[in-house]
Amino acid sequence: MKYKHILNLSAGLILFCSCNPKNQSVNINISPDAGTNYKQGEKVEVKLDIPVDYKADSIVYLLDSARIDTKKDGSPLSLATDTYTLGTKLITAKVYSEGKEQEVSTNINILASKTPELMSFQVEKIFPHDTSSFTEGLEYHDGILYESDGGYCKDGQKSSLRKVDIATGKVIQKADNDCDTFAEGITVIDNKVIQLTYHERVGYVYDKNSLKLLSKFNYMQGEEGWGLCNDGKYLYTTTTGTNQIFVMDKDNYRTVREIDVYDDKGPVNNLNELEYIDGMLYANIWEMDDIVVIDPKTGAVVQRIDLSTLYSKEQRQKDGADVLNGIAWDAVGKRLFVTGKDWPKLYQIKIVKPKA
Ligand SMILES: [Ca+2]
Repeated sequence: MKYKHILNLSAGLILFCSCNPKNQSVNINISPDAGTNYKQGEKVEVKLDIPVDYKADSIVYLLDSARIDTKKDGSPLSLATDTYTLGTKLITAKVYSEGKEQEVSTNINILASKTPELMSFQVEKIFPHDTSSFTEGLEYHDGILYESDGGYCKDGQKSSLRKVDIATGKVIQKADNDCDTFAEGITVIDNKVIQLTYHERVGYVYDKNSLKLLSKFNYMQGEEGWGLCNDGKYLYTTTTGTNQIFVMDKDNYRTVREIDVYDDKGPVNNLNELEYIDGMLYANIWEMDDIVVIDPKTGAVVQRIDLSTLYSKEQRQKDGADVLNGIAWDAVGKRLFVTGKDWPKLYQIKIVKPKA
């Protein structure tokens, strides 16, 4: 019986080899097509189109680099995407036959499951803001507004980290950056203020009370330093007009993970100044009057706030440079502040549903 089985197997091999000589791969197609969009929660059916005369011994499926399933044949593989983070996922099938491996792959985009809720705002209070401050970072702690002002000396400006009296808009304390440094996002954590720079790839660490420079560090997240905030444990940073948010260790500034930000239509790019509020990330969209609210667990934009009537474009002076850029949250008083680059006002606003 055993002998017969071996004979049958040999016959099968001979038959197989006559169609597909060893070391020659066959044409295997995988679907869905590369770049197909799915909303988070939708089922994805992965299918292999294998020539009828090709006998696969096993097929191993990987999602990015993690093995997710093994099959004995090319029957469809169903993926539940409920728990997937958003963004591009690589699907690979490793097809094994007679000890040989052949690999085919495709990629899909997981988008947010819902359209972001469109929100409006109400102005609760208006404060003066220094029109010479090209706001690149903004936070509020213990009654003080912390602001990062970006600019190069060669352009007649100078970067600085400021403590500002919110009532008057006056600078209480200031630490100037080097002339050839363009200051970007800031965040206050562990009695320190951390400040990023635009192209210089250097982060500054200041003592929160004295604004004395404690140390500098190099960071590699993205091409340019843009926004920065923290949740008490991790730092979050944006870069160079992308939809990426890097989550960084607060002590060694290494990347812990990346968040790819999407709504239900596609990637949401140009994420700029950041603020962490009640478990969500708030981000200015560069050159737009919108703030998006992002779920950091998935990267989904859950709300979009239209601030276009706050400080209208007709009132602005600087040909598009003076954009909305600055979100600060008073966690104790539950007050939300927004401003922009060189804006004359800082606004305390409340996010509300738009009037019907
Ligand atoms: Ca901020």
